[in-house]
Amino acid sequence: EKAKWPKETVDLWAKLSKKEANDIDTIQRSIVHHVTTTLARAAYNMDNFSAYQAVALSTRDRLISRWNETQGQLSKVDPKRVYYLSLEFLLGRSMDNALLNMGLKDTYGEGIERLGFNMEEVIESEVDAALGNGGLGRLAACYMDSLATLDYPAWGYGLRYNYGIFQQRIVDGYQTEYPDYWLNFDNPWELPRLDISIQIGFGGHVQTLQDEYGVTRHNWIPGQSVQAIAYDVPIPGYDTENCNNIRLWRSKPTRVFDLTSFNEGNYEKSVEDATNAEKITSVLYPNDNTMAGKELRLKQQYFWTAASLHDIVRRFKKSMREWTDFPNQIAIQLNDTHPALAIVELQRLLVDEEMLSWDDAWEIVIKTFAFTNHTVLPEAMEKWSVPMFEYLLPRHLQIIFDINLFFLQKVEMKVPNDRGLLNRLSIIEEAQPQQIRMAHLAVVGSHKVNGVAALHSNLIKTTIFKDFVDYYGEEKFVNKTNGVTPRRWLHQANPQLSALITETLGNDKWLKDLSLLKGLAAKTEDAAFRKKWMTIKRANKVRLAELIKARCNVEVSPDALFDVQVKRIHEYKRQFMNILSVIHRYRTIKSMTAAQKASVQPRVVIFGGKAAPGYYIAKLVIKLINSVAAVVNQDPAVGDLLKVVFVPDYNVSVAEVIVPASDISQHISTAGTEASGTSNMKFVLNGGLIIGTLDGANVEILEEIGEDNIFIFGCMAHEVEDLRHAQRYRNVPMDPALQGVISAIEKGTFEDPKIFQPLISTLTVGKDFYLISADFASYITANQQVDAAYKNQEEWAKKSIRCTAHMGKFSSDRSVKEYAEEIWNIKPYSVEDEGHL
Ligand code: H53
Repeated sequence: EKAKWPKETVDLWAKLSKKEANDIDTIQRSIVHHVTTTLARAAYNMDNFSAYQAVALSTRDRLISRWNETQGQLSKVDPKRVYYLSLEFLLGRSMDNALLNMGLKDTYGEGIERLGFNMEEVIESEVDAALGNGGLGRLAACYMDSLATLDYPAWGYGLRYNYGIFQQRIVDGYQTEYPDYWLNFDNPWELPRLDISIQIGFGGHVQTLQDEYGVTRHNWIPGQSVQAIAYDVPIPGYDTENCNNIRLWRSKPTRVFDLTSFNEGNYEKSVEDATNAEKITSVLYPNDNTMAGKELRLKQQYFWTAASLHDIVRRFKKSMREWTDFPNQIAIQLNDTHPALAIVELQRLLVDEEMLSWDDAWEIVIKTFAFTNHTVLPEAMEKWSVPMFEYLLPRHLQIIFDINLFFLQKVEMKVPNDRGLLNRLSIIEEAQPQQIRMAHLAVVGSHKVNGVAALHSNLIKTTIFKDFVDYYGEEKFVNKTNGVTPRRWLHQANPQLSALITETLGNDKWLKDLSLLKGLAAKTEDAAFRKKWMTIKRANKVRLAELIKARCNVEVSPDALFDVQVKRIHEYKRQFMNILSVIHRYRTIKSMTAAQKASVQPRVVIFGGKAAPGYYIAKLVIKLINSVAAVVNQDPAVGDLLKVVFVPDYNVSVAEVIVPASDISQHISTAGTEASGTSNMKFVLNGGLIIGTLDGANVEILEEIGEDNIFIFGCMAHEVEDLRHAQRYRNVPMDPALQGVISAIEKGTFEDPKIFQPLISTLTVGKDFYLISADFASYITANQQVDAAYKNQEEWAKKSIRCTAHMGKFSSDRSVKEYAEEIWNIKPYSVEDEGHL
């Protein structure tokens, strides 16, 4: 169409589509414009929330310009892209981050100030986008920030849940869950693409036919279908014009199906079908590191992978390239096994719809996909029962059986007559009923498999994927240590520290090259610098103390040592061990004379995190923490020497307050259970020391910062099996200090002990799977070392500075670059200013 326009029309478009200026006057006008038009308000009926809405809409205008520009240029240039398939994107708030990344925060801050509002209060009005559970979802968000910042052509694909992770309230010490209807006030950070709608089928049957060449073809006739509608979330990079996209799918009823039932006179059924269609993207499953074998979850997974692949294939077909070019243009990363069905769906599209031969299609599939494994916990391994799967996806089941057969035939050729091996490698587990092992499918359908920290990547090679390593060889299995974005987790969350670092290093280049932080190391000997450093930490602690007062109604002193454990509540993460050690500390203080108490290091122990609603033991841990807090915080014999708080509803924006304020944080999982951990990186980056086990990324953090700046305790991953064996069969007695703590609980020191009996039973000799007893003594000792070290504030300040200085490795920029160069084979494409318009 454009080609037909006269020059004046083309020029007029070019002139009018120029980006808006970013001077304060234009920005204020745009804010007020949104107040008076989009929001239909006026100065006299504005509050912080409407100010937030107006600033958000004005920011969004600027985001969309960049998004358009980037996507327009990318369509023309058509470089190889990566698609990051993740069922979770835990983005948190967007406004502050978008303004900082676009370099507009100061101007907007001044603009809104002059209009009578305080920027920080306006920012606080935004609700979190909480479309994730924990580490895996937040990692996806950090990676999207880095991909955009490094100018990589990348899209995320996920689901637009109506309800994100539930909101947690504490009632009588227990967790209660409330729905997180985050879309209540509209979401300015998304662009609905109502024109992009894809039909997704379920159920039905498979027709088998012979084509004109006598080749057998399969045609899936779904029994029902739903529509996938696209919502695009722009992701601006830091200090670049590039703006990437996360496309989230929402399910809606298809018109065709409504009408069929309706015309059949079955109004009720048509309404029911419509409701069922909407249900698919209605709620995020609130499980982290545990598998929910629910039919609706499988529907979510297929709905999302099918919509995403349809979109990817459609975009590829526009380029008129050969199918063999598909993996040269497209890399798809599977974030855990949740999207493993994409492997099957691409094979189906290529074979059944595009009529490629099985082998040609399979070669394309394997070259396209790569798979990230995030866990070795057996309860997290996704498996789907064959009968349920067949009912929902009959053609996909046939394809899985074929993939499996051809794979096992190759194994048989290489290693004849080893039935045990075939059984162990099979995608199908021979149980009653049979189960589809999604991790096996993901390994077989990908060209690279990676773990998320060095220890974890080695562990998967010797445990869950050992037989695959023997068969494929080592090269297919690689490590990509996780990282976090320094833009959100230092620059945004800790603006004072960010400013001090920039001042000290002479510029802010460290925000894009985190290794430059090593320039801070020389400053450890500078007393004036240490003072500035610790003053900022204290200010952050004051801010957290205010949050604790507001949310928990407990007064804590910012001069005490702030000890933090915030993460999902899980037995393997051992919050239970932490609270047991707090009880030990409480009993120790109680037994002291006044003179002895005078030398005790005051401590505030801060917990936060959600338990999966069905995870009974995890919920009891929350109850125990609150029961202990209730007793300890009221005990005049303890006073300020020990305070315990559970901060309700831990989420990204709460983390942004907690992380910069921590003196010591706890990363104390049983060795070999935490794949990486990412909050450990955030805390150390902000000059917080950590106490931890030799697990996940703790090992690499230790390597970087040195053993004098970290408190390590407990058994090592390779000792775990022997320890479990010993306590099971050799009656190893329980640790005496732990025994004392348990007796105190059983005596009713903290509410009715009957409540906690199921929790205490998990420690019974021979059953203590997470080895709390085995690690308890060394844990107590490590905590004493923390107290002693904190007493020497000058030395502590040096450790704190060294921590930050040596965290360069843990930027998600480094992780993403490694994926891009070693797995995806993609190159940055930097958008030229105004190039497209
Ligand atoms: O993924 C994080 C790791 C962390 C691991 C976590 C995770 C989930 O949040 C959910 C499911 C899953 O399999 C793993 O527990 O150790 O840091 C990002 O890799």
